[in-house]
Amino acid sequence: MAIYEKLSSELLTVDITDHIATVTLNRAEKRNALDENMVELLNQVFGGLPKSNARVVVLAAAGDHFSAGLDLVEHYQKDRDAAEFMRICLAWHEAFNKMEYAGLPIIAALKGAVVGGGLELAAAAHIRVADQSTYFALPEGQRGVFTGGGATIRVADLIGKARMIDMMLTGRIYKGQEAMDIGLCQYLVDTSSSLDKALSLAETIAKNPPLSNFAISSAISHISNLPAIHASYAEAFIAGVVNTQPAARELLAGFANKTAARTKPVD
Ligand code: 1HE
Repeated sequence: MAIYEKLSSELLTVDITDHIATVTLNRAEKRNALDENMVELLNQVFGGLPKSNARVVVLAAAGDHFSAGLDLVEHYQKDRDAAEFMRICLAWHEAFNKMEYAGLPIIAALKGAVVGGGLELAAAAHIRVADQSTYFALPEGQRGVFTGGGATIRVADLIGKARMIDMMLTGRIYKGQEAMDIGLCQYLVDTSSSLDKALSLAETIAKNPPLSNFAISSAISHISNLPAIHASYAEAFIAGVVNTQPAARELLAGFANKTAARTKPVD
């Protein structure tokens, strides 16, 4: 049985075709709210995929909404104490850190609600693609809760702390071009679906040498946490390894002998 078939489940399906893994949140009837089970499945899938033949991942969702965040009903019904919820948050961090740091590029195909923990999940991907239905919110203030899945790190990094604080205090919703302009997403599609765009980006990325993709999708996250003196050393070290790989020599030969595409806008 292929590794991705073992990772696939009813709630979180995994398919790998042509080195592109599509991971789909499949809890549309609950707006893909993240309960304990779903977070454990994310942990298993993103722990397992780097060992598969996938070169890039598209994170998609069934239904009209990407994710409504923390399963508020489960949280209410379990009536957790502080230590229990801290353990829940650590499980989210384990899963989302695997996404950000494992070296497998992840593109989130967003639609509808990308809310609370749903935005934390999207922020753990490397590229976010929105469509016209996509909206982003952090309604934690209105629900009487606080972010616990890394938003204070990743969402603040994307949009800055002042905007994040405003979103959490006031429930402000961002969508469309405004969401793009402040950095919540890197692509906004007009008529096509975010999934089609994400898959087309995945095709492009899958053609890069895997070592380059590995470095790009893990080293930048690691390096951005380092003081500049250590960051510049780490960057030099990684470039030493990546820029001398055999695959780079082939691509550089293409540039030197003028068969490779030039880097300029297409008319
Ligand atoms: C849920 C959840 C959920 C829906 N937990 N069950 N997140 C929020 O504050 C967002 C809460 N959800 C909503 O505001 C709305 O559901 C939506 C705008 C996303 C979609 O609205 P709608 O009208 O399409 O659906 P609905 O009727 O509200 O929900 C359909 C079902 O999904 C319903 O269950 P049912 O059994 O009654 O059919 C809802 O209960 C269920 N559902 N969202 C549980 N979030 C680590 S800390 C992170 C902190 C946070 O994430 S705070 C933000 C939480």
